[in-house]
Amino acid sequence: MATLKEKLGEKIEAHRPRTTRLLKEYGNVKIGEVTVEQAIGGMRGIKSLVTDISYLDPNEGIRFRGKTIPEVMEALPKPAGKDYPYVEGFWYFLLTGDVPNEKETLEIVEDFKKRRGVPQYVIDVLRAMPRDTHPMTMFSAAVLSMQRDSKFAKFYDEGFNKMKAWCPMFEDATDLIAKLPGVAAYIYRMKYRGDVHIPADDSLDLGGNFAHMMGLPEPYDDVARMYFIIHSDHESGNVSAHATHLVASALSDAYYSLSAGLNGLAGPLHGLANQEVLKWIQGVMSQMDGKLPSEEEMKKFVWDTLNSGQVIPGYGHAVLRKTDPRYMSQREFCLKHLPDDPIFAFVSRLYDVVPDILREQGKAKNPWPNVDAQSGVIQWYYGLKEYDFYTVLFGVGRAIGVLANITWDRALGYPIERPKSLTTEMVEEAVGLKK
Ligand code: CMX
Repeated sequence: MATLKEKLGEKIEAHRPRTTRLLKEYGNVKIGEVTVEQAIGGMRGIKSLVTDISYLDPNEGIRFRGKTIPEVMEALPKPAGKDYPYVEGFWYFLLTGDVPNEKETLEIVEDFKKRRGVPQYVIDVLRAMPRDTHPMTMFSAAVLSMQRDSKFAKFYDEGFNKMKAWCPMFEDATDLIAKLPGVAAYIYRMKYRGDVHIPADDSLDLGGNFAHMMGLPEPYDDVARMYFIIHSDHESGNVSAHATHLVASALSDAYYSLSAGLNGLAGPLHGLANQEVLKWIQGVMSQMDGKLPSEEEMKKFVWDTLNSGQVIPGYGHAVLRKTDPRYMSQREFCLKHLPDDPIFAFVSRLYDVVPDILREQGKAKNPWPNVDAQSGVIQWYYGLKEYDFYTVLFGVGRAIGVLANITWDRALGYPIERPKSLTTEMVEEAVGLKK
């Protein structure tokens, strides 16, 4: 039976003529237009990226390789007695578009075990940083420090071959995904658990071993599997995916590229919103002495936040126009496993009041919750209460999607990115304000 790399090679060979044909025969066909609002306003909706890994429909939400989140969770092989699939099988699925069988999945599980050791020099880099450094800074620095081991960089130095460039990219991507949970767990235990570390357990898959190294009991292993899968990819235009893709387009390797993407994820309007949600809720809880606010009281907290010029973290989205299915899958998890949790009750009350308030305020195009509105509740419930670590968890998951994407970028020979900028005067001339 073909290994994942062989299978991916076959998929790439079959796909390349499609991209080549589109470029050669239809390169001049228009697939969209750019307005002034888009050029000045963050490029919303400009169709200028192509990926087959995931697609985000504004009303339906994300599909990975054509499957919704519930379909993915249903289709992929799961460890015995667990509710959520192996992350390793999901990696196979994102790369190839095929659902792996049990044997194919377990091959990846074993491959990841061989790759997952975190080099001592990465530990040294982390330990040299001031202990109060934000964990996302540590995480990104650890990824960047591993660049010295890049197989792609070595391949480039030894004579670059465009058709084969995806192979070392795939190797770097696989090494990174296998190592990231151990890096994240090291940062967590060093910062928040008395610098006492737990060695990897060779009997466990990625999700199980992550829970083990974090020191969090079952069912945190399933939480980790669910969390990493749902956060993996959100098509290519979001900041972390686009930054990773952009940096990779300069033939930078996976380490440089992912580190750049993680730096974007660390922004409060993007992945850091998950820590902001919990921080905001804790603030409300302490003002209420732990009591659940009534709807009227909650409305006042929300309006106070808006009136002070802040956004409501966990609400709104640049593409989505309905409740995020990643929010819903986590909500379903909460309803099943922690229906009486007080923070879940807060999050549910927010869901009752925020959309109407944002509509009344009339600014946000999407008044509905996104993935970050719900994720901290689950982490807190299972003992991970240091909310400035939450974006690192998002980063471990996001790496899976963006690394699958840049492997395919190399396979299809996507060129260096270089959009064109104009001056304000040129735009004024284009709209007829100036001659
Ligand atoms: N609370 C208050 N105001 C909001 C808002 C929210 N949750 N969401 C959007 N708005 C405001 C915007 O700040 C903007 O205001 P100005 O006109 O004064 O600049 C206006 O509504 C229009 O924004 P938009 O077109 O609806 O949204 P954008 O595409 O510009 O931004 C996003 C999208 C996610 C950055 C924004 O909704 C936001 O800031 N949300 C809160 C932060 C958050 O949850 N981020 C996580 C998103 C998911 C992820 O990437 O992890």
